Amino acid sequence: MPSDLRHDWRHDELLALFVLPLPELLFRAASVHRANFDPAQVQVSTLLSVKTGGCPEDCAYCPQAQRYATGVDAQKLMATEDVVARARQAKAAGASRFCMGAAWRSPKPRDIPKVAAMIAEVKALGLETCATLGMLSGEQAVALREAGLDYYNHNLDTAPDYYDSVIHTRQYQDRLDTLAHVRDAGLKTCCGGIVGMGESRAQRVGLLLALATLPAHPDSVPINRLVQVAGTPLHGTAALDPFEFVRMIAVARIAMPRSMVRLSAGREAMSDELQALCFLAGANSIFYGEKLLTTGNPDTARDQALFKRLGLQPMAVAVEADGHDRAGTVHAAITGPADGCAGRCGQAA
Ligand code: SAM
Ligand code: DTB
Ligand code: SF4
Repeated sequence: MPSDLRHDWRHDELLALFVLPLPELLFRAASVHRANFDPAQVQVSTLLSVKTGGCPEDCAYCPQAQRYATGVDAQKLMATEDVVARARQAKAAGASRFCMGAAWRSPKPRDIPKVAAMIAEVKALGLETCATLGMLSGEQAVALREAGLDYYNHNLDTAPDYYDSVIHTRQYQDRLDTLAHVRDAGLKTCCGGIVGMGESRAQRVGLLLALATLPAHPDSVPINRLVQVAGTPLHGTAALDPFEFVRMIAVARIAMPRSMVRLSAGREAMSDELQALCFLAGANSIFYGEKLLTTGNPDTARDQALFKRLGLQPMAVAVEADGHDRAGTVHAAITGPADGCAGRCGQAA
């Protein structure tokens, strides 16, 4: 294990980072970022809700919980061919990872073969695959991995001591158990949380502590800013200071140096300048495409312009021995061929 990865962070240490003068915190986070990644490269994922609404859980932030009147109608699991068509579009638009989400507490046994078929076909397009389907047993995690799943997203969502204020239909330990099943199955983990739910700064640090002291740092760490949806209990929560969000990204970067830190939900309401600060603070992944699961995301033209203005490049999926990425043209699709591609990806420089 690389010596700079720590799993023994203490709350007081992370809090001390969190409260540093912002320029100092940004300098430290940016230094960690460039020691581990090319800071001009941003990984690009596209989300699709393959099973929307009607969820039995009571997550106070979520528009898909059946019990809240949010206007999201319950739908059946999408047909595989429709999912694959959307994945193909996502790839053509420049995504390297395709994440399939379902509004389930956990998948039923009959759901697994259907989702496995989707995963196998999306993977065959040359995309990285990710799924977020709720709680998983060990056997379910193995079945998904065998179908070709690369990542499983399962968020801790908030600090252990704030969880009961937000969710009552499951426990923190349930989330930790699923994450253990996912790791044991050999899947990569995508695990983060939401800020702006009325939690304290100490609780924001508590979420980062919980993530950074998992047995392995999550491979991807999505940091969501609450998207307030009318009808959910958290609608009307006081807005989070944008700099508090930047601090969250920066401390995530320092505490989990080799993880992809994803600027996730809430980006639509962020200015370009705030997003630029987040990239400076060490964010190196986004959701790309006009919709998250049920709520909006910046339109692709805005993101293309942002990448161009900031000089950012979409990260390729994975680099083969010859330096060619498996997804072929992903980095050409958003802003034109990346420097160093030299046309090997099939796009004229
Ligand atoms: N049902 C599964 C579960 O909860 O694990 C998977 C889908 S669920 C929508 C995935 C994640 O979306 C949640 O864990 C939460 O972090 C995030 N999320 C849901 N609603 C959100 C909102 N209004 N704002 C920000 N993030 C949200
Ligand atoms: C994550 O952490 N954020 C994404 C993804 N993982 C699945 C979901 C955001 C959902 C925002 C609300 C919605 O669009 O329904
Ligand atoms: Fe259901 Fe997931 Fe929404 Fe919670 S976050 S209500 S589990 S879809």
